[in-house]
Amino acid sequence: MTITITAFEQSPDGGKGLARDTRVRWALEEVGQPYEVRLVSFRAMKEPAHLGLHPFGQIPTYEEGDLTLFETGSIIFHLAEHHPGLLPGDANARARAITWMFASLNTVEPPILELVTVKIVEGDKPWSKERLPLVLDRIRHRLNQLSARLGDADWLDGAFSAGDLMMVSVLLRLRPSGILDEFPSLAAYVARGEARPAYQRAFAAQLAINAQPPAG
Ligand code: GTB
Repeated sequence: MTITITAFEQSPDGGKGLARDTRVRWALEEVGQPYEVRLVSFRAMKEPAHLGLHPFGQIPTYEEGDLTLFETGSIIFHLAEHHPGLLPGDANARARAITWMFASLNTVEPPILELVTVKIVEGDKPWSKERLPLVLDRIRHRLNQLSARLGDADWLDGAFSAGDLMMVSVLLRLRPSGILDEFPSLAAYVARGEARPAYQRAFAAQLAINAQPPAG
């Protein structure tokens, strides 16, 4: 059955792979599932056809036969449940990998998203300069905890899993800020994720659509 995902017609990041279709592409590549991509404009995302797929008018969405999903956590969990490669067979190890998926989305990603909010969405507010250090502190606190848990392991819990795919994807959003470099073990962890052939294929596929044309 054909899998179709949606992605930005032109990602605002110009091909850095930070939009959330990249993590879904990565999961699809890890489990070896071919997929098609329907590109949507910001305007089309808020129109009834897309809202029928995604109630919040966002990308990515996932269509497979009569199944439609939104939310990257749900999409990647679905892929991991139905194809080998992203979740361990042992029941307890599987539950721990799923825990890391939730931890990425519920505990690590929120303060990282606050950085985007304070710098971009609220960047023109008089209080945003005062708020920035608080947001940075919260991120550093989480990264300290995460790097303590990772220690010198390659992945969060044994073999690479959907938990690592999600955590690396979440951490990548920090790359433009430089904060990741303050945590060498996490920077190396992210680099290990990026070095995976499946990530490379996913990154190249989004870059082919989003690369900025050369200036001039
Ligand atoms: N919780 C949802 C999920 O995980 O699927 C969040 C989905 C989401 O935030 N989608 C964003 C979107 O559709 C794109 S990824 N935004 C349009 C809108 O809400 O109107 C977020 C994103 C956007 C841009 C960059 N960038 O330019 O670097 C990075 C990430």
